[in-house]
Amino acid sequence: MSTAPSYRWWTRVGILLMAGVTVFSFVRAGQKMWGGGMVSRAAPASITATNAVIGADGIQRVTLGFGRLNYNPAAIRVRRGIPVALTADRTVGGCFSSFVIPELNVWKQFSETDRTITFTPNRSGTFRFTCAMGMGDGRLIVEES
Ligand SMILES: [Cu+2]
Repeated sequence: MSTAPSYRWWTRVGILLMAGVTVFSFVRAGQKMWGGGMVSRAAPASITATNAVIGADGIQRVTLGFGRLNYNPAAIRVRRGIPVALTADRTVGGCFSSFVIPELNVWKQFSETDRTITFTPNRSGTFRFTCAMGMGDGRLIVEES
């Protein structure tokens, strides 16, 4: 009964912080060992790419979901130089709501009300997309128009 409540509270905060740092270190180490993808290491060649659909407004649209510990579809094919509107459906949650394509400078935090990122890929090639922590293993395949 001698321990003050505030002391116990700070002890808990300290333990949580240490646990958090430990988990984070393991995640980073895992990413280095496995070459980036923490969750899925499916070979890109084995993934069937989903084509974005170009609308009458000239925007190519695709819906992104989540399943089997990865974004779904895990590979999306778009045309270079045409705006892409990528919408996350309701299966995309948690940290997977923070969506990044680092090589194309794309970053989006999907929220309840804002679930679409629009960008124009200006380089052709295959670019990895993940959550901001590097989880998931998606590919954006940008082809010449
Ligand atoms: Cu994550």
